[in-house]
Parts: sequence; C-alpha cells; structure tokens
Amino acid sequence: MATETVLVPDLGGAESVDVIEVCVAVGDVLELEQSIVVLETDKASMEIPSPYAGKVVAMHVNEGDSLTEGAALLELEVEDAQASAEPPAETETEVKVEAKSESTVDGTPVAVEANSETTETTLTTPDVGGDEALEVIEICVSIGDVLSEGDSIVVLESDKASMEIPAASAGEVVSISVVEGDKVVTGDALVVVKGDAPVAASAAKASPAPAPATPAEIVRTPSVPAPETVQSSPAQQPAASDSSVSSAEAYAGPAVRKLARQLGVDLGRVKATGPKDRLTREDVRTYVQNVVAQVESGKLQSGSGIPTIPAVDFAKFGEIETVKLSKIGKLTVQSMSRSWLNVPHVTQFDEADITELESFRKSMKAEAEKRGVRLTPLPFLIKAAAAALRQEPSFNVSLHNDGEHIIHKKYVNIGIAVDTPNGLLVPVIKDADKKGLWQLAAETAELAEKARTGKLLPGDMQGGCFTISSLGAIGGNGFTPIVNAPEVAIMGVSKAQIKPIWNGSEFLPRQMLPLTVSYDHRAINGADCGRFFTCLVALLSDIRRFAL
Ligand code: CAO
Repeated sequence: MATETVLVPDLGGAESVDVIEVCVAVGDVLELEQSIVVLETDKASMEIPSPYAGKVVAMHVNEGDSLTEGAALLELEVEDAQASAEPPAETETEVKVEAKSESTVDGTPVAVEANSETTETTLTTPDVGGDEALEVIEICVSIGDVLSEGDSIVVLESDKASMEIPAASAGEVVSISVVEGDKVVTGDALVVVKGDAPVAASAAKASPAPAPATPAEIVRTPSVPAPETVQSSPAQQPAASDSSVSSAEAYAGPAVRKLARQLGVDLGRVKATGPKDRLTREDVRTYVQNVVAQVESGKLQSGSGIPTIPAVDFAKFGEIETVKLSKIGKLTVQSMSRSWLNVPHVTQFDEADITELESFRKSMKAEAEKRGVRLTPLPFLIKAAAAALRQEPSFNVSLHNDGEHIIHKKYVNIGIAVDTPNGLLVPVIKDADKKGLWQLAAETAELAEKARTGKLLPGDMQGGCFTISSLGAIGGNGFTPIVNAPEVAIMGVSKAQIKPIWNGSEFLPRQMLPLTVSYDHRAINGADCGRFFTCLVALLSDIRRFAL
C-alpha cells in the first residue's frame, strides 16, 4: 500500500477556487473517478474526480476553504501498483465543469471534450412553438447524474406555461450549460451527456416547427419526448402551501411529483418557493427535513400524516374570544392525540352492583370524619382495580417501543384523572395494592388537592400502570375513556343509580355503578378484558372479596 495526495488540478487561469461541497470523508473507500470535492470559481463549478481508487486516510479541506492550484485535497491509501502508475489520463481532463450564467451569454455551452471511447451529446432546447425566450426555472440534474432517455433535465417557463424538458438521449451528465434564471431559445444548449452509444445531438433542433403552443398545452416535437405541461397558468394557481390544495392540483412538474411520490409527500402540504409559487424539488426536500426534525423532537406525532382539520374563521359567524391554552392544555392536546392515533382502542361496558359497598361506605362516614378523610366510592374502585391487576397480570403491561417485546410490571400503581382549573392531570398512587381504604382515600385527596393547586411534582405523575377516570360525581351513563399510553388500559366510572335488578324471582332496587374499560388491543385481547372486568365487578359487588 502507498499513500497518494490528490491535488487541486489546473484551474484554467482562475487564481483561486472555493470548496463548495466535500463529497467524501476519512474512511470512505473511493472508486476511480469518484467525485471528491466540488470547487467553484466566479465562473464555473467543477467536481474533482479521484485519480485513484483507494481509502481516504486524511482530508485537507473543508467546505468554504479557498484553494489555489496544486493545493492538497486529501490523502488516499492506494494499491502499490496504482501508485507507481501515472494517474489515468482522462481524469486529468475530465474535471466536470458546471458553467455559470456567463458561459451561456454567447450561447456557447461549456462542454467536456469528447474522449475516444464515449460520445458526448449536447441536449438542446427543443422547439416548443413560438420564438419567445423561455426562462430556466429549475435544473433537475446535477453533474454525474446518469440519465435515462425521457428523464427531466430542466424546467422552462414562458408567460403562458411551464414545461419539463426531457432528455432526448441517455448518458451521464458531464456539464450543464444553463443556470436558473437564464433565458433560452430553441437550439440553445442545456446539458451535455456522455454515453456509450452515439446519438444525434440536438435532435430537437432538427425537427420541424410545430404549431405555436397554446396556454393550455405544449406542442410535442416529433423527435423529442413531449415536454410535460405543468400548469396552464401559474398565476391562476392557488399557493401550494394552502392546505386546501390537493396533491394533484399543486403547481409542480413531473420530476417534483415523482420525488414526492418516492418520499410519500402530499404536495398539497408543501410550501412553494419557486417562481409564481411553483413547487421545486428543494421544497419537497425541505418539507421532509422539517417533518423529520419535528417528529424527532416530539413536536409532531407519528400519526400526523392524517389530513388536518381546515382552519375556520369563526368570527364570520358571531362574536368569539380566543384564549391561549394553558401549558397543561397544550400537553393534553399532544398526549390525547398521541394515544388516540397510536392505540387501537376497544371499550367494554359493565355494571357493578355496589348496594352493599354503598351501605358499608355510608356506615363508615362518622369514622371517616373523625379521621379527617372523605370516603367516596373512589378508594374502593382503586382497591378493586389494584386487586384485579394482581389477579389478571395481562393488564399490567406496556408494549416495548421496539414493537417486539411486552413489559410485565411487578408493581401496581394506579393513576387518578383529576379535573383542575388548568386542565386534566393524572397523579399516581404508588403500590395501591398494598394500601388500605383509609390510606387510599387520604392519598387520593392529597394528590387531587396538589393537582388543583399546581403543587404536583413530576414524580407524582409518573409510573402509572392503569388509570381511573371518575365522572361519577358529575353524571352520565357511560363514556369511552382514552388509554393513557404507555399504559394499556383505563377505567371510566359513571354515576351510580338505583335500578330494578331481577334476582331470579323478583325485581329488587339495587345501586348499579356503570363502568367502562378501554384497552389497547395490541396488548390485550377481549378475553383478557372479560376476565379482568368480571373480577373487578365481582370485587366491587362483594367487597368481602378484598379480604381474600
Ligand atoms: N356515582 C355516584 N356518586 C358518586 C360517584 C359515582 N360513581 N363517585 C363519586 N360520587 C359522589 C361522592 O360519593 C361524593 O358524594 P358524598 O360526599 O356524598 O359521598 C360526590 O360524588 C363528590 O365526589 P368527589 O368528586 O368530590 O370525589 P371523588 O373521590 O369521587 O373524585 C376526583 C375525586 C379527584 C376523581 C374528582 O374530584 C375529579 O376530579 N373527577 C373528574 C375526573 C375527570 O375529569 N375525568 C375525566 C377524564 S377524561 O376527560
């Protein structure tokens, strides 16, 4: 092995060049002629190909550096045989040059000289009807791209239409003769491609002039694949960032559409920055980068690809007041959306006969007062839920984020949904299965008070296994609560009522408590819930079971 230094080649008279892109890094294994950096003078940018195959062992340049001819770019570890040989002749001449606008002012594109093995073809502006100069509004290729026939190379725009110009022949792009903003007419060079098979250059130029293009269409030339009309009148198009625009209606050409399809992007959601609100490929990339960044930072939930709810100007219909959401309110928006979008919910309904429970509870009121505790049905519900979780451990789980494991919890912590002036909070009673009714009543009251007065600590709201949401004091026959993920189940408690219940021989007035259990069907199946719920209802219907 030998180490070779790759230098900045002959700059053709330019005093210095700027490094605008570094294409490789230490450790990369390069093929012969692989691009290593892109350099730019005030007239052209050029990719510098590697004169050797080998491994990059040191880099001497960074983006933004200004270099002169002969400056070291990088060190390559190469096979001895390569090092002793002269660098391949064509790599000295095949610096790929991308001309800047000055090069096209006189209509002379900068092109790579043909070598003996390949044919270079200049792809020119086809005759699309009319003498009007067309503006280059997007360049769809880069030097080094390998094009198939028909791939879009540039987007041109007249006053009346935009059109993508397809490659009339396949090959590797060796130079680009235009920059965005240039004006071109029929026959002007656009791109030079190098291919193995000779192809007639400037085929479009030789084709007979078709009828002038109408605003709605671009006329096809016989020898060039038809440029695709993007929009008949961009000025009339709504802005692509308007969420009411569908992907199909968005003002974008086929290359942009193809990229959007590949990346799964709805073009109707992408903000356009191109001329006349036209979407560019860069817009699609920027959109994807923003979405990825937001998902990674947790600002955007993974299910947010669903259509957004259109914004409505409610003031049009009457007086309104817009109030800023509290911090808890904003967090609730996030956590509810996250749970609703990620968790496949199933809700089961049942009723517990709490006649005996209620009579016992009322009999304990005096003692409760002495202890300074309010004994509502809630501590009984916590106790019953904790016991049911112990008996049916399939409910005391969370799904692992890797999607391949389930986590069984050996502790039983119960969250209680508390309605506070600032929104919903869920403090957690730790080790609820090990606590008696008095302690559960006292802790519930203490945590609810802390929640309402904004004194909960983060630790008070962490570690829940199962949540109880009680609207019993308020009313209702039943509701379907949303699972408090990563927990997998939640119980909704509605208002107990006296109902006539058939005991086999007669109807008796019984105090019935409506209960619902919503669960994550990925973690729990219906039979698990049936067993859990039956156990829970049995415990509440006969609280002597608590002692078992
Ligand atoms: N049926 C009939 N009466 C009920 C009942 C039920 N299911 N649950 C409670 N009650 C009664 C209580 O017994 C109490 O009456 P007494 O004083 O005569 O005994 C009265 O209603 C008031 O109870 P409470 O609400 O003060 O206390 P609690 O222990 O039942 O609930 C708490 C505490 C913190 C859960 C509750 O105050 C709360 O914030 N609930 C709202 C929860 C919520 O918003 N859930 C929805 C989440 S999803 O949006």
